[in-house]
Amino acid sequence: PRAIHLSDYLPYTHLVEEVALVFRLAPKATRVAATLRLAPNPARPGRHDLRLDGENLRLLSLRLNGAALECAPDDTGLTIPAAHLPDGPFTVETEVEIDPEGNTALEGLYMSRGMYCTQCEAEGFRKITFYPDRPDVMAPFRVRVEGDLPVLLSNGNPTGQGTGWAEWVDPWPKPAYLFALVAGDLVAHSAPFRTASGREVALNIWVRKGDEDRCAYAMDSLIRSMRWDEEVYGREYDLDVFNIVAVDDFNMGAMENKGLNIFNSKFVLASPETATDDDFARIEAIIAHEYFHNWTGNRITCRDWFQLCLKEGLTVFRDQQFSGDMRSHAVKRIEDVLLLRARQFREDGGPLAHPVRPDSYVEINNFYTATIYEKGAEVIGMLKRLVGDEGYAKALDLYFTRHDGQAATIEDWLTVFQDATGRDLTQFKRWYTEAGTPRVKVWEEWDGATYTLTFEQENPPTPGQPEKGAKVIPIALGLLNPNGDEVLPTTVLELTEGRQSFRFPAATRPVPSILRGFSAPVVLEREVSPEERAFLLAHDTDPFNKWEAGRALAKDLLARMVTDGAAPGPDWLDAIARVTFDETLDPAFRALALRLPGEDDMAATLHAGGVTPDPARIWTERRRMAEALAKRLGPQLPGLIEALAEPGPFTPDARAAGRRSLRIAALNLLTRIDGGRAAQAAYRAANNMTEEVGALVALLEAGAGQEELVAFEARWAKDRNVMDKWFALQIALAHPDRAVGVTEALTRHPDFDWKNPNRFRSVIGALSGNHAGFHHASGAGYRLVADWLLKLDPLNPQTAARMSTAFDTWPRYDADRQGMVQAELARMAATPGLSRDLGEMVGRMRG
Ligand code: BAL
Ligand code: ZN
Repeated sequence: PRAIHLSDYLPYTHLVEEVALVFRLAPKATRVAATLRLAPNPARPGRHDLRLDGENLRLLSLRLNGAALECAPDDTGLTIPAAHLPDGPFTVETEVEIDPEGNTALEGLYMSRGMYCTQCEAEGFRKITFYPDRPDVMAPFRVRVEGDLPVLLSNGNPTGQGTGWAEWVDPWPKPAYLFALVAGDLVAHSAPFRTASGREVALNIWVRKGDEDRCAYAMDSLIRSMRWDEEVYGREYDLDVFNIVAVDDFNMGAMENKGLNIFNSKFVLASPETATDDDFARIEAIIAHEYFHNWTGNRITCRDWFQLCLKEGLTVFRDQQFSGDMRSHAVKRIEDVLLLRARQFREDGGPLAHPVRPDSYVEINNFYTATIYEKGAEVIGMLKRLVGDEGYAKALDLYFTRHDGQAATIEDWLTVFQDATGRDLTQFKRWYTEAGTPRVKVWEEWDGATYTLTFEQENPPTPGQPEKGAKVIPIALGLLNPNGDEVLPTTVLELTEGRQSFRFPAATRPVPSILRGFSAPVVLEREVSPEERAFLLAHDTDPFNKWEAGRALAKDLLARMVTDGAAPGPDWLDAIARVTFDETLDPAFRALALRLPGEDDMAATLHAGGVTPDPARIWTERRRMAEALAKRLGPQLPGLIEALAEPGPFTPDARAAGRRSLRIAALNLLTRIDGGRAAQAAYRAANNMTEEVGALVALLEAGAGQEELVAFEARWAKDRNVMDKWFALQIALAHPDRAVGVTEALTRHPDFDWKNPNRFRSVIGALSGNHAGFHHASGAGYRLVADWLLKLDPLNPQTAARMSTAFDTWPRYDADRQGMVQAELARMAATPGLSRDLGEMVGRMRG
């Protein structure tokens, strides 16, 4: 398959002035009639053929300006030669037949348990009708839906409806990837909203009958998101209705279609009995994310798919700000950095590394990555830090006024910042164009009067990018004196050169707190003693670095346990104990401080330090570490658990959730030393899913929990979203020697509906998330995951390709494991008919 290159970009030959679509729904033979009003595009002078994208479409008729035209489509579209086209505007009408029921790829128009649903981003619209399916072609849409179902939805405002039909008009020009249609036997959870300027908006969350009592939290999150975007970014909603639909079969988390967001049901439906606190937080964040796209994505969209981070990085940044405002900025930042390191640093350090703005791709679906999303958001965070809050606000105002209604680029985005703030961003742009996580080394010197910090940045090679220039790295720094008082409040240093020193007057030697708030997505390398880390854990005023100090202590210790057989000593145990029982600290923060480093994270850290990681040994030592902590904290754990009990009914707010997370962390430790008694009792007493899962996890991690698994299944067998947890937990937490066996057994479970992406991820994704199980020395984990990817690929290439990233860390491991992964990658590559999606991923991972 051919790679697409950013450098080949040309505007489309024609403008689409208006689109009218008529859908006659039938599960196996839906008819789509499209009328496109087109005109030559002055940005592409000359006469051009009209090329329309189209895949898996049966063309029934084609008319040009009302006259029938004979023109056979090829595999990827339809060309009307320039010779047939008039000089000025013209109309093309097509009618096609498509098969929603046979669409297992869940791209285009498909069916999910009797309901029709669409997913068009990135290139699904071409599976619905012939159309220039590219984001820079923006047009207003009129849609008529005919079908024998009570609810018929599309984008925009409703303009009429009757039995078996509905009409919708979306006045805002949009690219085809934002098109949506839903039809089903659905019910709405509704609420009114009045925008700041007085527009009345009807908000509806559409779900299957029986799920309507699980929509309140999503609706509340939506209302808060709409208000927040008005207050913080000055952005109002711009239609009379805003519809959200929950669907069970969905490749992504959710989709920001104009006025008709479609959500994976697991990110909408929540009740205290069925959703954990993490689920509630994710629902809030994703509802906000999709809503915020209305401006950052929909009103201002991307010129081409290379600019994906323009909307995704910015929208993630905005949803992170929102969640921070709703909850706790400190806790949110720590959680975001944990995710960034686990997913994006991993991607950036392996064969799949790519720039935030890539310059080529084979299949764009493969670029909905942590780099585009999470690093894309980090880059905006750095920009904000560099230009200040006021500069950022001015730049965003200018962005919205200058580019509203346009399909923009990263160059446009950076120009807005330059124009609004006067800052030259030429060097900063490297963050967008160069892949890889910079490594920043730090040395310090103190001569009795001056304290000097010297930084050196190294930008490691990544695929296709052997050499890189220095980046602009904002380093937020604070200095503490030996008593723990802050002598230099947070100051942002701008590192712009390969090596650079900064001097500070200091009569006593200060303790530096470097990269506060994780001010740049880099790896900081500095020799720090355990005493200094414990000092920062106790005294740092920056909550991120306070947590980071504890994390680094734990990682240093675990690395020594793995490599030298060291044992957990009082330096770490006492430091963690102090934080755990410090009632002046937020319980959510204390819970995060108690969380041990992940196995995959440890493997990456060991590899970076020149040690080949042994997954089984990391698993064993991490367990030993947890047991030592449990013994150290043991006598106080029951009291802590008791004190954190929440009287009264469940509330999903951050305060209550934070208390539960500390309580569950304590229970988890206690389970390692009390034979599981407290967790068994907690499981029985739980009246919400957070505590039910928390107790079950504690038991499974301790090698128990079989009775509880049976009870859980009996209770929740009919609830797909809850049962996904049941499948995932027992695999993710299985003993490494048993993980493959447990997975195999569960693939034979009657409810293992592998064509459902959520269920597939809950089983096969859970195995690849079980670090020591997946990387088992037998190679059985690799084989089982590859077998299932090959089975899924012909039906749903997008999900198969995304899950293949399980294999991207192979260069870290020993020669045997490397050989076994390479053999699986080679087996996948050699499979006849492999999709473009999985083929590209496997090819990139093989290197
Ligand atoms: N645009 C794809 C789903 C999302 O990022 O919101
Ligand atoms: Zn998004």
